[in-house]
Amino acid sequence: MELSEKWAERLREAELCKNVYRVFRETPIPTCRDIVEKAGREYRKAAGGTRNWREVEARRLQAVYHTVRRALKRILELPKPEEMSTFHRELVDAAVGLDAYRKALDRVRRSLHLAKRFYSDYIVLVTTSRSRREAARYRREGCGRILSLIHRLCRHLEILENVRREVLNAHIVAEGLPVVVVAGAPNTGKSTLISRLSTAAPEVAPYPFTTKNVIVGKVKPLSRNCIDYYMVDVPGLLDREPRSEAEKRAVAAIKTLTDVLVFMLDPTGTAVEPLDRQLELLRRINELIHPAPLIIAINKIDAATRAEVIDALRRAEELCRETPSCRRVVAVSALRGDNLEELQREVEKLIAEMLTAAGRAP
Ligand SMILES: Nc1nc2c(ncn2[C@@H]2O[C@H](COP(=O)(O)OP(=O)(O)OP(=O)(O)O)[C@@H](O)[C@H]2O)c(=O)[nH]1
Ligand SMILES: [Mg+2]
Repeated sequence: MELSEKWAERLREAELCKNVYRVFRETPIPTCRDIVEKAGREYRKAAGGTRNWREVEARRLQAVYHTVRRALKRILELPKPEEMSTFHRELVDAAVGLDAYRKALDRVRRSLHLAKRFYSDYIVLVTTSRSRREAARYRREGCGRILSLIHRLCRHLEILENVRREVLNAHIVAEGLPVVVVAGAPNTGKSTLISRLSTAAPEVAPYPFTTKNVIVGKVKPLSRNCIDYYMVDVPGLLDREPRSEAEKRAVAAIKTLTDVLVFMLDPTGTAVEPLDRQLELLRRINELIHPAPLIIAINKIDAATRAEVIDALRRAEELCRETPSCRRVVAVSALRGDNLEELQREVEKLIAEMLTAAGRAP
């Protein structure tokens, strides 16, 4: 696939992402307790204004049913996995699993269907009751059956709420701006870099797996021929085949968001992964994002020895020459700020090229 084609596809995907995001934003997921409590409130309000006991009981049953129906119908506006953008599908899969999400929606749909059936059965029984007592008994039974459907939905509603939270956290994709993903092995300095260059303030700590989620910051460009863009911090990776939830999120973001990849290497003797393994990871990750351009950043040059920096530069340059999508190797110190402007300008050059290729002049 050509780069310009890839960029056009990104714009289509961005459009879909925007819609999915909007639906999730506008669809709060109540807990089962919320629904039951709301039904209780409506129930208590329902009987006012009439003395006819059949009518009183019918209205109570109706109030409970209508509250439940409204709540469930609203939830069913959430998109099915096949209606989602690739990014959101992968995000949902990483968060709760696509099957669990689909099943949760399915349960909601079935409960809505059953609630309707219970209501239409019991409303007949209530309105044809021969005594007040009988009407009250049927109303109680009808309400009980409808609300028991909601009690059985608790876990599924929690799943949907988890998904919603993930989608809202990853609001980035809703705007369609270019995305620079910063990836690498754990503890290489990704979060440090992003906190220096973007609006994001991810947690930085001297131990691996600090970052557990995809964190997004916006960058105001240095270059005039570039537009605002996003910089995304992802959890550190050990392998392309993700094992933890955090790694799954990282791979999902890398695969679906990347317009430009900055891959960070830690050349110091205290790196979590030896340089060999970091370079091997880079090769594998690069396959996921092909043909998006790649910049290799050798970090921590303030702490590495001269020999470590030279060795890392030599090996990174060699890999870069063999890799068509690789555009530059830059040695930086994210902590001290060395060469960060150069890195940023390189990133912006690539974004500007992409915009031109896609016919979107900045
Ligand atoms: N000496 C030095 N230390 C750095 C540099 N960049 C980051 N560090 C340190 O390396 C450690 C890890 O930095 P983070 O930015 O949290 O690394 P990360 O890649 O986001 O780590 P994970 O989220 O765990 O994958 C912290 O102690 C940082 O202060 C650098 O340029 N020089
Ligand atoms: Mg981090």
